[in-house]
Parts: sequence; C-alpha cells; structure tokens
Amino acid sequence: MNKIFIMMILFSFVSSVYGLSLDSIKLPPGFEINVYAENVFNARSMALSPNGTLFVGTRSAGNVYAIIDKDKDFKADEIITIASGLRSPNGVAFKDGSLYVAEISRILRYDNVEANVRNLPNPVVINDSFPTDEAHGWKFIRFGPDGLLYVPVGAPCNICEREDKRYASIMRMNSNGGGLEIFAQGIRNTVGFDWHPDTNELWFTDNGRDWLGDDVPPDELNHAPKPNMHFGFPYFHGGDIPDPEFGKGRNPEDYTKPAMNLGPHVAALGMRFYTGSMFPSEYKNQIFIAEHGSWNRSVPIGYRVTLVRLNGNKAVSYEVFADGWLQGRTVLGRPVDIQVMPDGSLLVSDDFANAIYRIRYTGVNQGIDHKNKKTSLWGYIKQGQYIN
Ligand SMILES: [Ca+2]
Ligand SMILES: [Ca+2]
Repeated sequence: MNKIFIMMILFSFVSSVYGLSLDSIKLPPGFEINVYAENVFNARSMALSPNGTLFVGTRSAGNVYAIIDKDKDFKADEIITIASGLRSPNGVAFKDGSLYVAEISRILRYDNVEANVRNLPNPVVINDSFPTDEAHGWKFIRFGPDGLLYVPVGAPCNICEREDKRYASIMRMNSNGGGLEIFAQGIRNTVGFDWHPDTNELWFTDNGRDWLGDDVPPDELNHAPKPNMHFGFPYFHGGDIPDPEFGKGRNPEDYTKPAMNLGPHVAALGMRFYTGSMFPSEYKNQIFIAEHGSWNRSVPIGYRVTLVRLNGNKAVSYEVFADGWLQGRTVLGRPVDIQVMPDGSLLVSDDFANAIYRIRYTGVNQGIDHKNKKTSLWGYIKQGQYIN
C-alpha cells in the first residue's frame, strides 16, 4: 500500500467521523454547496427515479445504494445498501420501475426496485456477454431518448488496438438485453454521457491516454449525432495528436475530432446537460462535467466541476464552475458524476470523501452581473494554457 492510498483511507475516516467541510469550495457568485449525503462509501454514478430515490453505484466497494430524502428537505435521510459483493458496479440506470446495474461483464436488472429496497430479490441478468477485463472495464450506463441502454466498453489497456471491435466503443441494447450493437468506436474510456435535451444527440467525455507527458493529450468532450462514427483512439488523441505507435501512416481527418479538448489527465467522468430552471438562464442546456482529477501528471489538476458552453451544436468555452477539492497537493475530494434534480439543483458524487453534494443557486452574494460574461466567468480556461 502506498502512502497516498493510506492518506486517502485516513482522510475518508476523518471526514466520516468529523463531518465534511466545504469551506474551501469556490463557486461562481450566487451559488451554494451543501452536503446532500455523507458516508456513501465510494459513491460513483448516480441515477434518479421519478419518485426521487437516488441510486448510486460504486467501483471498489462493490455496493449499490438507494438514497432517500423522506421529508424532501434536500438532505438524505437514509442510505440503504441494496446490493453488495458485485464486480465494480459503477453504472446505474433507472427505467419503468427497474434499476439496471452494470458490472464489468454483465448488466443486471432489479425489477420493482423501490418497493424492495430493504430486501432486494436477486436480479435478472439481462446480458453477460461483455469482456471481463478489469482495465477500463467499469461502466457508466444510461438509457437514451431512443429507449436503448447505452453501455461503453473501454480499451483494456493504456493504449492498444484490438481485433474485437467491441473494445474502445459505446454499445447499445434493448432494455431486455437483446439487440446488442456497436454505436460508436475509437473511444478510449468514457465514464459519462448525456443527450442534448433539444436535439436528442449524444455527447460524451473520453479519458486520454497516459505517459505522453504532463500536458498531452487532452481529455475530450465528444459529440456523436449519428451511429458508426469513429473518434480516433488509438490513432489520434485530442483530434490531431498522432499516437507515437498507432498514429503512423494515418490521417486525422478520417476520424471525428473532439467538440472540445479538456485539460490533460483531468479525468473527465460524469457529464450532464443542465435542464433545470433554478440556475440563471445562461446555464440552460449547457454541459457540466465532473473532473475526478489527475494521477499521471507532476502537478495535479482536475478535482473540480467544469462547464462547457454550447452555441447551437458547437462547444464554445470551457470554464471552471466549482473547485477547491485540490489544495496544493492535498486532495479533499474527487467529483465523479453529476445529477440534475427536479428543482434544478445539481448533485455531485465524490468517491474520495464518500459524499453527495448539492449545488444550488440562491442569488445571494451575487454582486456581479451573470449576463456580463467578461466579469462573471471567474474560471475561464484558455485552450492550451497547460502547455509550459
Ligand atoms: Ca431529508
Ligand atoms: Ca478522440
């Protein structure tokens, strides 16, 4: 066990005993962050039922939780471990009363789940045909507007090319597990995606390869308006950076480039379009991204929530929305996923501090005109600013 891991465990213990402090978290004026749920061990992807039950997957913990806010005061009252002993059950999705859970090689379905949270029957295994590789094998899953369940299969490596076309792809299937097909290719490891609320087109994050240096390559936000697109991996990174091994003799124009290059090694995971009406109107239909934070970089970055603004179908800016989980080299938290709540507030999961946060807009302490972007966007990130 290395020192960092021991520190992580120690911090998790201290934070769970003494409560979480969010004093160091910076947000734009008028926003507030609070703890929605704590002691949610290894909290990863989130899915909300229409009744308001928040389902949360994990990786190392092997658990799935149901988090219930009985009195609707936006603080969790109960955290129920509904399933345990699963193999990296990172992905959760909810549809027609059933909870879908993605392990590494299987998709499980728990029917009528909300009536059975205290004594959940064994699930139906709807598909167990996925590769069994641990490397990038944990999955984010969601139902698309087409009613299909989208299931990524990561590259089983840092960088490699495999004959099996399922690797480095996003697949999709019917809700009964049948009709499995590849939707998009050339994707190293996406751990977050969402569909634009107006166009119904898929957008997704992708995590760049390691060991090309501190500032290369960028993580990516990609846009897949139709099936059968190829997003470059393992040949090109960040659009036109050829891979030293796999890029030779290939043309970057043959592949779809990112809609926006994100910071290098930031580990862009969950992303959601902001579909609520609580935040100022300039946030409507813009993309929030949870950046888990770097490990393959001499100076760590990420550990924050960023915002990518769209103008029509074009991503036009990349900004810091919430940060402060990284203080120098001290890690206080690692954002994993984003969930928009019915009231328009935003939940953020954190698998380091074992917490779910809630960000809301109050308008208090605003002081700055949100419509005047020159002064209000305190966290604007210039493309390429990491290059030394
Ligand atoms: Ca409550
Ligand atoms: Ca790419």
